Amino acid sequence: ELAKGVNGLDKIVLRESRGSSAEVYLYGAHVTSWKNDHGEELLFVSNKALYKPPKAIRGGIPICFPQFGGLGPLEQHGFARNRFWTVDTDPPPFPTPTYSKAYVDLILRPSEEDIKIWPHSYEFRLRVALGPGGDLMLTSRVRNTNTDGKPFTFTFAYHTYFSVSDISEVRVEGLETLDYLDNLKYRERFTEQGDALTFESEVDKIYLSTPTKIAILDHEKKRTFVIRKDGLPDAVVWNPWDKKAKAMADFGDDEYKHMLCVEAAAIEKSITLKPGEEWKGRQELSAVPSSYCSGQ
Ligand code: TA6
Repeated sequence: ELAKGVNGLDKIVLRESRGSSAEVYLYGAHVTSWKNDHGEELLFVSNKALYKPPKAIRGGIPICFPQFGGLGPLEQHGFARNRFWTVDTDPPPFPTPTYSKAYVDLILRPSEEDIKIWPHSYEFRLRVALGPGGDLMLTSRVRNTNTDGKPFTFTFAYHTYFSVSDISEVRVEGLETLDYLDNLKYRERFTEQGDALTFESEVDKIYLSTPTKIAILDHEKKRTFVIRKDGLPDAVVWNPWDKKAKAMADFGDDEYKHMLCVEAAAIEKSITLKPGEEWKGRQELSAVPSSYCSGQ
């Protein structure tokens, strides 16, 4: 249902019959909460998040569109996360069944201002849905509605902040041996070593051509987050660590210990749509109990 969130910003609360829930702000179509049926919060949102346009909310699942990162003419991560979206009460039929009544469709079309900075017409529809088992599904559909015959090209990411007990006891499985671009080294290309990722310093890597499924294991909570994605070949792994954490006004100095961004993305190969064409990018998040012993 529609509710008032922080600073009076409108948000939609989704509840699933077994007790799981999610919240998405119309500002940025920004998911800021995903709770399991025990009411545990699974996403990280900074205690210092501003909830004050035009700044993006720090945490949850920022939508990076039409530009991931800072390499390009637009502001960092584009502008979709800095805009007010609206509820789409009559969306076109959904390509894949959602198996859920707990969902909302949001839509973003460019304003006159937006067209000045990115001269294209589009319809960006985001469906946020809670599945029967408490899974959180985000499906983005971007359609080129240019009437001048012009195609457009974009990059995209679901910039998901997962809540973890202790970053030094987290492992990520599924990205071993893959090539990545290291954002800390001018996006130079490297190859990942052969076993699960662990974390002891700042990391900012764009893994390329990644598998559909990526797992994030939280040792203390004996819990594994699973990302299943479609249409999103890349995955960004980011933790600012202590120095960068201190440099962010909307991020607590110690909060880096309790979060990890693993972002389903389309970056290396940008997406080009001709007028009338539509792109779909989906991620499904689940949180399952895991018996994971560190060091193995
Ligand atoms: O996804 C990683 C990244 O591109 C990092 O380089 C860092 O800038 C992070 O996004 C956060 O960006 P933001 O604009 O939300 O502060």
